[in-house]
Amino acid sequence: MTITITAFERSPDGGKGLARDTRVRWALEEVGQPYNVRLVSFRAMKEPAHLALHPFGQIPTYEEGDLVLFETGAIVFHIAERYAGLLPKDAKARARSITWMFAALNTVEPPILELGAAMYQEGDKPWTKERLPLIHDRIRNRLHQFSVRLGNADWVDGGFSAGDLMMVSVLLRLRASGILDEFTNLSSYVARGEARPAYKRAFDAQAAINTAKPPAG
Ligand code: GTB
Repeated sequence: MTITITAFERSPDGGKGLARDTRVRWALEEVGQPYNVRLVSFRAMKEPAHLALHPFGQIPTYEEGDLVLFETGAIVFHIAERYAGLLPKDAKARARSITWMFAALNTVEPPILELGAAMYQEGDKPWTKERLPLIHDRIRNRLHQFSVRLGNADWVDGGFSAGDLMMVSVLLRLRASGILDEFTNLSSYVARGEARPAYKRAFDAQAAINTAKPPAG
């Protein structure tokens, strides 16, 4: 069945792969499923046709036959359940991998999102200077905790799984801040994720769109 996802017509990150369609592309590449991409502008995202797919007017979305999904975590979870390659067969190991997906999204990512909001949406507010160190500390605390758990392991629970895909995707948003590099095992973990052929294919596919020169005129 044909899979179609949506992505930014032009990502504000200029092709760094930080928009969330990269996570879905990566999952699809890991399980070897071909997919189409429908590019949407910021304006089109808020129009009825896209709102019918995504009630909050965002990307990514996922269409497969008459199934329509939104929310990156739910999409990656669906891909991992439907196609082999991202979740272990053993029921307990599978449950742990899913736990790590949730941990990435619900425990590690929130302070990282706060940092983005403080820097880009509230950067001109008088409180930002005082707020930033507090957010940095919250991020460092989560990274320290995860760093201790990961230790010297390559992946968080045995072989690479959807839990690592999500955790690496969340952590790599931090690279520009320099905080990730304070935790050498975590920066190596992220680098291991980025070195996977499936990640590279996903990254290159989004970069091809986001770094292409706009048509003249
Ligand atoms: N919880 C949802 C999910 O996980 O799918 C969040 C989806 C979401 O935030 N989508 C963003 C979006 O559509 C794109 S990914 N924004 C448009 C809007 O809300 O109007 C977030 C994102 C955007 C840009 C960068 N960047 O430029 O670096 C990074 C991440």
